Amino acid sequence: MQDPQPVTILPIPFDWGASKRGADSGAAAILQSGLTNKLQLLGREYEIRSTGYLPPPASDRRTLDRMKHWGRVLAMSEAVARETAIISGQHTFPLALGGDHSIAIGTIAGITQHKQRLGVIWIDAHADLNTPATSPSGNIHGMALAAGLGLGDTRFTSLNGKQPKLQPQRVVLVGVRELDEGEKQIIREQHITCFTMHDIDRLGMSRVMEEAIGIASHESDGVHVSFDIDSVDPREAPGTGTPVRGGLNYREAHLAMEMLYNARTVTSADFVEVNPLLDNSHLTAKLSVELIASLLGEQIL
Ligand code: B3U
Ligand code: MN
Ligand code: MN
Repeated sequence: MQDPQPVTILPIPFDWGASKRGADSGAAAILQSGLTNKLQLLGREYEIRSTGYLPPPASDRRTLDRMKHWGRVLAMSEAVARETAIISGQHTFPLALGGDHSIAIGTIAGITQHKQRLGVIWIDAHADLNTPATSPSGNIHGMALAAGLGLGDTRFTSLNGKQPKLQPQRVVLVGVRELDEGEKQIIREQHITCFTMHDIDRLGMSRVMEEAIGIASHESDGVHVSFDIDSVDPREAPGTGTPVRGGLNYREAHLAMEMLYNARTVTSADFVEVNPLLDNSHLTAKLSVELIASLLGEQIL
């Protein structure tokens, strides 16, 4: 394999998994904030690919209170899964740019076509472990990780065939500070490792990431990092649909990315929930570029 591995950027302009509009411009904002220039400076070859998914026709009325806009989310997920499966088969590094977090349903479905023992590090203020039965909002971005674990509606859990796609012992949550009751139950029942902000306060980010990397990569054939920008404190990352106070500070977020790079175990990533409509200064998109750079090897010295 070529070193450093080439990156395939997959912009996914989609926001029907969330209640607020605007995350569909997140990928464009990240690209406009200098991502490809950064990749060049890091000596990374890159390619930008399209999923081929087209904006949904206004006539798509497939929606339910418990699973809002499921028709659109499903059409997008199928396109994303198809394209990510192709990219991971070509041995380049898939970098999916959301979009809201529902895009991860497709990336995980695509990547696990090749990697059946994929570890996942889900960095997020939320756990995204709701199902249509437990979700208080009906928003599918809050169900994305559950779908990977085979929980929820079969149209989503069985994308690309098999389910479940992930094994709970290789799934780690980091940065969590807002959970619904049904999600707490799933975390307990499935024995999912969850490092909350409380754990980060007590143990420090360094120890948390060491453990997270160990758990996600144990007997795995790769590690997928799904980074929701709302994991970072809203003071640092204001441009996101569901900000929650008390998040990762700037250095904690970078340290996590730097440690992931140093461990050389990450094989794919999502960066999601950047909403430029909520951030005139583009601080959030710029931060995303910096964090992606740290994940791909930018170092202070
Ligand atoms: N857990 C809540 C809130 C939420 C999840 N993800 C985001 N917000 N961004 C839900 O709607 O499932
Ligand atoms: Mn999320
Ligand atoms: Mn979130």
